[in-house]
Amino acid sequence: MALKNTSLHFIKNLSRFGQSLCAKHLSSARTNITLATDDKPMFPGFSAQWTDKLHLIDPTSHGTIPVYRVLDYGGNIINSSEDPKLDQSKVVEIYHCMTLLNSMDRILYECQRQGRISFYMTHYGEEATAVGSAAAVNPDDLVFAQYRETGVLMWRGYTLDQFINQCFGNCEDEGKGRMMPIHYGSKANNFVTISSPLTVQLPQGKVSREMGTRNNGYAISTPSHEQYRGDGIAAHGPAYGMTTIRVDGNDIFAVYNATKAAREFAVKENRPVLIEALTYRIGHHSTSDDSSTYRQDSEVNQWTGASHPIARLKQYMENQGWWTEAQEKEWKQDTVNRVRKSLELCEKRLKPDWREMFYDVYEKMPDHLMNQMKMMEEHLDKYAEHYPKNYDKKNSSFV
Ligand SMILES: Cc1ncc(C[n+]2csc(CCOP(=O)(O)OP(=O)(O)O)c2C)c(N)n1
Repeated sequence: MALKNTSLHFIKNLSRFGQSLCAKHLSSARTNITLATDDKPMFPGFSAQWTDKLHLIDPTSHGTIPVYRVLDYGGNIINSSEDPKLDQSKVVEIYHCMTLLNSMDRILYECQRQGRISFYMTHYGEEATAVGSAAAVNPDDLVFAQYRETGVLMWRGYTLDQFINQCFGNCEDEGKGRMMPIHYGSKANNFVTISSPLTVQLPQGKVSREMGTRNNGYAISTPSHEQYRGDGIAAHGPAYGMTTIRVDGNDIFAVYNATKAAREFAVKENRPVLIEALTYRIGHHSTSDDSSTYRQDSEVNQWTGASHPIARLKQYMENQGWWTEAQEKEWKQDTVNRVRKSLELCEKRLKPDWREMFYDVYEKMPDHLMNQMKMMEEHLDKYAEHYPKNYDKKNSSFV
């Protein structure tokens, strides 16, 4: 199943949360000792009614969880009571972030195609899910993101140089070149380093207050309809006793409102909330994928028009008189120039000393790592022509 544990906004008061959970378990254990009666079944852990009608439950008979939205495809607020009433500067800031991410994606994707970086993943069509949820939480809320949620970090002020240094794994990369491109992490921005292995965020989510899943229609080549027979991911929420909301992930205001409400609820009630954001992955899964082998262009093209999250927000801003075509042209060019400038700078930077990758895990390096480091040294001597001649000395621990 394609459970994408996206933005996990961590609780601050873990011990209080733990205590209240224990107290709840004890009290429910006590109340469930009561025996079943003719009036009401009292089986442990259930609150149900008796029935004397034999009824095979059809999974489609319960209807489906509706998709909450605020903006229509013309960029209009459908119901004024749902207007988050964000001021012009905040809305423009959100738009700037979504479109800067889009320009960075386009350029770094091409950069990978030219063999300049080893790997990349784009966010095309999913820009609102990360940026909208990031804008709705506090900057000091801890985030455990999945790999396609760079917008959270961009919203928090991670710079183009920081992103691109990481993708090149150069000496300015905070991860010292140890991780694949796009596996960003930032202590300063309360953003836990991305892990590639899927669902590692689930155990972390156990102590988090808010759990976002981005349902973008595919897990690499497997379409959603082959991943589950039930009502998507949101239907799992009530099954696990979780408060849940399903939202249009291409509607920035809906994502914003849902995340804000979920955060408020979770902090007040000390209980987690599940958000399922429905969206569509317009790009290939990654640069190692070619999605044209498993889906039609006509399907993808349905998501590049008025339903696209950037197009919808732009239309809203134009309707408000906050954005013009001239501004659009200037801003787009500006984002491209900024990414190119940063790329030029970051690409030239030296790689970290290769020995860095053996350090920082154990306080004292164990023998097996020592041996591997020695083997690596021999390998580098033998095949020197395939490796950089100079490694960084400035930030190196080995001068
Ligand atoms: C435990 C594990 N198994 C397999 C993989 C290989 N893998 C990487 S991404 C992916 C599909 C993920 O799809 P989804 O969760 O829908 O995320 P999306 O790429 O659509 O954002 C798989 C199977 C992995 N990273 N981790």
